[in-house]
Amino acid sequence: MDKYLKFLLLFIIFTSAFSNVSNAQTDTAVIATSAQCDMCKNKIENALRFEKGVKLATLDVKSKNVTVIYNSKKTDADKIRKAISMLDLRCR
Ligand SMILES: [Cu+2]
Repeated sequence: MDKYLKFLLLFIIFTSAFSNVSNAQTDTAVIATSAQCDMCKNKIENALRFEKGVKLATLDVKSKNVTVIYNSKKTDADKIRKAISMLDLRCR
């Protein structure tokens, strides 16, 4: 699991570094959430997968932060934050 997270983080860093050179529209936002478990993580990541302009969303349950790579011409951090706040994150 740790290896997977490290790989994912590296992937995000390389992807955003590369796309910042080749495509100035790509931006990265780290947004704090109230996620408490893997269910919340899946819910947020899946919802963001269908959010307009979002390219990649990865939530770290430990820090509760979701790292979102998005097209800044199609959306912005406030819209993404709002989309997350609309989700029902009650854990059962
Ligand atoms: Cu949860």
